[in-house]
Amino acid sequence: MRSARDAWDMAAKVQAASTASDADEDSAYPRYRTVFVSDLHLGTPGCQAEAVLDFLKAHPSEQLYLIGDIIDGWQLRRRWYWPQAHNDVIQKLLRRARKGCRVVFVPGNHDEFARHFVGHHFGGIEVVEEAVHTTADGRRLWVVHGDYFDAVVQCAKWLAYLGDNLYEFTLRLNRYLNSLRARLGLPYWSLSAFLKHKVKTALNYVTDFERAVAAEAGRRGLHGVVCGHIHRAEMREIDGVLYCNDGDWVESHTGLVEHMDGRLELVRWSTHPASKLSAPRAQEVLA
Ligand SMILES: [Mn+2]
Repeated sequence: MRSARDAWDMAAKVQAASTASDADEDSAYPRYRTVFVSDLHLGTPGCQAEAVLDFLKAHPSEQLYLIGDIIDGWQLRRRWYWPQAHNDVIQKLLRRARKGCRVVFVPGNHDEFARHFVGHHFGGIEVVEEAVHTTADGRRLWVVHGDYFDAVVQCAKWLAYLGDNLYEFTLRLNRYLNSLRARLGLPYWSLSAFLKHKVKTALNYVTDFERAVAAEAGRRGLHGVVCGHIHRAEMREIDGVLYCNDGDWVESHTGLVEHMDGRLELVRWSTHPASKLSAPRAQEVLA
């Protein structure tokens, strides 16, 4: 059985095989100071590798932060899935590092195997547990995947799991309870209201996560934070701290870019299958 570590080793071999194709293909696009992406989940069928490639191609940058869950070691351990497009993404990242882009990899929980490599370089890519990025306009941003804040999110997952399994039981229980309540002269207890409350609770976990991460960045005396993990792109101020989440490449296809003047922009990338060479205008500005 192949492990996530093997995927890492394989990526190193891919690098060796790819040195021939170093054409300066990105020169047609405007350069950005920094690009932040996370949650690519390479090694899973859900990963939109083609979209990632198009996005990276259209956003050449001086610095590139890979903020965790780039390679999904959890899924690879269960089932080996590694198509060519996923190799191409790794090649693209390594080529970028070779061409002088500073590439920083902050491992997440799905690629926590890479946390063994913290403090090392891998094909020109720095592996760090967390980073502080200073924007061109002098703002200091904490760069972290975000899973350290997930006690509450994990708890929500358990609730969701129990919710699935208990759903039918709940329906039966609801019928039973309501016949009992009717006999006791109590009003009908609404299952839909109960479920709505559950959904609202799940949303609160997202808010809790965002607030917790922003508060920690503030506590560290930083202006803001860039994280990933919850697959929910966002850029807003929370109690005076700039909270940025660069989203993911499984569902939302979003990345965060820093313009040369330090301006941050959340980009949702829409892929047009007809044109492989997606122009930068294919992006839609979120915030
Ligand atoms: Mn994660």
